[in-house]
Amino acid sequence: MWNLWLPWLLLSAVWMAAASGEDGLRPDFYGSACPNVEAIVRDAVRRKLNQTVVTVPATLRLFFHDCFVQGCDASVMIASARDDAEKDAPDNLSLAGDGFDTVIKAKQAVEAQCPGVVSCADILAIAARDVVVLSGGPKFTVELGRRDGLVSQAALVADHLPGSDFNLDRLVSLFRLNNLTASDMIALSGAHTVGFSHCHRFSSRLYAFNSTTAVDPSLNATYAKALMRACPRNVDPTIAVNMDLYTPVTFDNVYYRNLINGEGLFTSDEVLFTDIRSRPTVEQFAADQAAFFGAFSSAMLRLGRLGVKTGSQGEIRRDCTAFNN
Ligand code: HEM
Ligand SMILES: *[C@@H]1O[C@H](CO)[C@@H](O)[C@H](O)[C@H]1NC(C)=O
Ligand SMILES: *[C@@H]1O[C@H](CO)[C@@H](O)[C@H](O)[C@H]1NC(C)=O
Ligand SMILES: *[C@@H]1O[C@H](CO)[C@@H](O)[C@H](O)[C@H]1NC(C)=O
Ligand SMILES: *[C@@H]1O[C@H](CO)[C@@H](O)[C@H](O)[C@H]1NC(C)=O
Ligand SMILES: CC(=O)N[C@H]1CO[C@H](CO)[C@@H](O)[C@@H]1O
Repeated sequence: MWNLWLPWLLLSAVWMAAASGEDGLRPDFYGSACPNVEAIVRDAVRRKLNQTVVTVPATLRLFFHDCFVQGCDASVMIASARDDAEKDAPDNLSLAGDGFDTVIKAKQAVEAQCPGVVSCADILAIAARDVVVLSGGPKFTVELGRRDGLVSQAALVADHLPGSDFNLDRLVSLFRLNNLTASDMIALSGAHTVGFSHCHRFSSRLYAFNSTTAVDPSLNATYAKALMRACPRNVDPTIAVNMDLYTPVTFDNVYYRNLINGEGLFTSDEVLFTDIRSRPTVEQFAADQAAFFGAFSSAMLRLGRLGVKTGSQGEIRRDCTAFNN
């Protein structure tokens, strides 16, 4: 009996792992409980995008930060009266409010049709995919079935998010801790093809590279001058610049071409080209947008599986910014 059963069990285990995420996530999770959830979220994201283009980068970055801190469980959405939730950590303070607003609006639209069924974590995952598609990026399937987390603490953010001054080794090891490969990291960094950054994130590259050299030699000289004009010393801390100099509101592979030109904004961007270990992947993505889109889609799938709560873990929050109790 065993020799007949065992191969079948192994095969069905392999098949199930392929059909659904390892963590019990699957694309049709709400198939009967809320069959239109993806269309409802997409419409809400579209409406929000029509109000402001910041919807795209803000929502995408919110998803990344949620997943890297305590897993993709919408813990980043929690508002604390004492200002000590995840969203209040210094790293997260600059997360644009439009990302939160996108999820809140989508959740309201979903609740109107399927009350109490769809998690905020899943709505954020769908919305992050939708903003990529709506700005010209790849279409990809989102796995669903996440539950919302019950913990959100600013203190848990420190050390979980990458810094704009990271070198390749620090980037690779932080992403590896999150079950993502070096190529996943290079592909996900391509998210910086949209959005803004505040001057202080990169001003040391313009004014204080090291004790003898002011300007980071890996910066394109023309680009460095333009950045100095936009971000003079002691600039107003609210001033921000586009991260992709040429197509800042389009999700495309221009980010990688910029790196080849010395026009990556952060140390952590430019190092992907200057370090010869990651350079071939940058050159491939710069030359072949379809290769970038494929790598980005599968890396987003793996990002979306981080630390997920499923089954009876966590809860389905009624209001994304507050725990149910
Ligand atoms: C690889 C390491 C990464 C580092 C060091 C990094 C760092 C940063 C920093 C410092 C900013 C500017 C924030 C500000 O000044 O307001 C930023 C913006 C952004 N990041 Fe990253 N990030 C990384 C990876 C990612 C990933 C994986 C994603 C998403 C998949 C992402 C999406 C974004 C987006 C879309 C923005 C623009 C936000 C906006 O305009 O509101 N980043 N990132
Ligand atoms: C929103 O839609 C209206 C009507 O179609 C259009 O005129 C307007 O330019 C759009 N705004 C943005 C920011 O896309
Ligand atoms: C500063 O950086 C420049 C350019 O990479 C290098 O030539 C120089 O040796 C560095 N100086 C110090 C003190 O590290
Ligand atoms: C600097 O950027 C310009 C485009 O602004 C480009 O033509 C030039 O090749 C770049 N220089 C280097 C050294 O990459
Ligand atoms: C990474 O994968 C391992 C093995 O599947 C798992 O135990 C761990 O929880 C994952 N890490 C995260 C952050 O999800
Ligand atoms: C560490 C860090 O980036 N802190 C910033 C968080 O956001 C506020 C407001 O935008 C800045 O003043 C902090 O410097």
